[in-house]
Amino acid sequence: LANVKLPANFKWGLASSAYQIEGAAKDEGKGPSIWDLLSHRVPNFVSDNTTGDVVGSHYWLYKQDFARLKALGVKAFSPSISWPRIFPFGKGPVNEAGVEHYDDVISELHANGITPAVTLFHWDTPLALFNEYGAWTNREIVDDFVNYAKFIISRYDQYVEEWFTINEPQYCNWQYANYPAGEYYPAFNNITGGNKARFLCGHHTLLAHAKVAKWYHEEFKGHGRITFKNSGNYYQPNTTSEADKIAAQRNFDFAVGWFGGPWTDGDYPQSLKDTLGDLLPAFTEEEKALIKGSCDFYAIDGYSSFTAFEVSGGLSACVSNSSHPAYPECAGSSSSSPSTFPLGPAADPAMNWLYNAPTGLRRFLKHLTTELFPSIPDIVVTEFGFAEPFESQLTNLNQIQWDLRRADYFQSYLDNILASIHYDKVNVTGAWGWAIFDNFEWGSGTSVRFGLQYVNYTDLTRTPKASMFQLLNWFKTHE
Ligand code: GCO
Repeated sequence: LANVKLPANFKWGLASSAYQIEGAAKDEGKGPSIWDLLSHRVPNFVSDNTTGDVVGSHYWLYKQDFARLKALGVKAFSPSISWPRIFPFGKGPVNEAGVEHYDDVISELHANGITPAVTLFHWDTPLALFNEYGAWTNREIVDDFVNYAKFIISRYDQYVEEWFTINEPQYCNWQYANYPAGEYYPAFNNITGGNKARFLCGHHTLLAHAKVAKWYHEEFKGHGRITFKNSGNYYQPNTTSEADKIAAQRNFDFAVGWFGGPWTDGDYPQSLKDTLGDLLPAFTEEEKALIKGSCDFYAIDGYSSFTAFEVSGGLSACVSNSSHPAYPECAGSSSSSPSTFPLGPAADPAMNWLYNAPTGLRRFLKHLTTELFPSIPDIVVTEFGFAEPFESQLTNLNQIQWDLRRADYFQSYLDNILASIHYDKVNVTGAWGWAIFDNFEWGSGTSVRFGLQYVNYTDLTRTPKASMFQLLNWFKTHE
């Protein structure tokens, strides 16, 4: 592949999200998000009890961040916009300072020749909507999200070519469903509990996304493209047995088809309906027609791969395929115990995911576009990245050695994306490296580092890592 070039229209850049990098969590009129609440009010919800209050302070340092991207030769950036910075209560009065901030961010990107691909919602649900009606567990949020999306898209569409409505709808509620947080914040006790909450949230994110997409093309007549970022991994049968093949398919259905099915085929996969029964809301015929075809392309956050196997009782489980670890230090061995529905394995708190580009990504890209959803026009890898433990957890490798693993990781993933295009003829049209710099990793707080730039959380300096130059050199070689 050394001399193989990427397609001319291939777009690449770096990604992140508002709550993970902005800081300024209470500044300039921003309203609280569910994550401001969880990180401050639910002890140990975030493993190191850090918050997004300051982190990399990109809100104040975006000019230097974009100047550095320009100097490094990065031509595209995929940020998210903070909904509660625009609508502090989720709806109603607009926070002008927040709007001005993103006006400046978009024009600064433009001034530096950096193309934005913008995510509207990356998990920072306005807390007011959670307090008022349970946020994504309540259908009311569909109209509030559409209102927010119309405001942002109408204002910035001329600068944005690709819009992502929702990041990983699978997790729109994991932040608060099934968690014993009610003792810390009574509103938690009011949400539709347990597994139903997950599927109500998923249902409402699909409706919200589809309504925005319909408006974008049919009323607003936007010039760009719109989709949502679907999560998911590759699940390979542990053996050639029929039972394990069914187990692998069920994991695809739950991890990928849950959202990939409705937008390509108009409904949830049959195995979800069979397994979940009335836990899974049903679409009306009108909703199916609204959702089917509501994405202009497929966006995949592809991080890892797992081996699926049948367990008794017709359920399936899966483990990270530690049988052939790409990076021994990361050989995850987590396995899920059968629950009311098949789940991918829990990621180890230290993000000990197994990174396996040949199976985790290349085989997945081919399986997605030929077996699972043959109608996909093209596919963009909207996130891929590698985390090493925080200084306090470094054991067998030091920071530099871990970053050389990250450099290997990006070489391997990018080579496999190119192989997917060149050999497998998969129409991959973009790739976004995660992340622009070290940031707040949700339940892991700042205890792991995903950045291609190191952030000193005391003096806020950014230092490009070796892996950043590995990624840049790879693109220079193949562009
Ligand atoms: C996700 C989220 C990101 C994470 C990244 C590393 O895919 O979970 O989109 O916000 O930080 O993926 O876990």
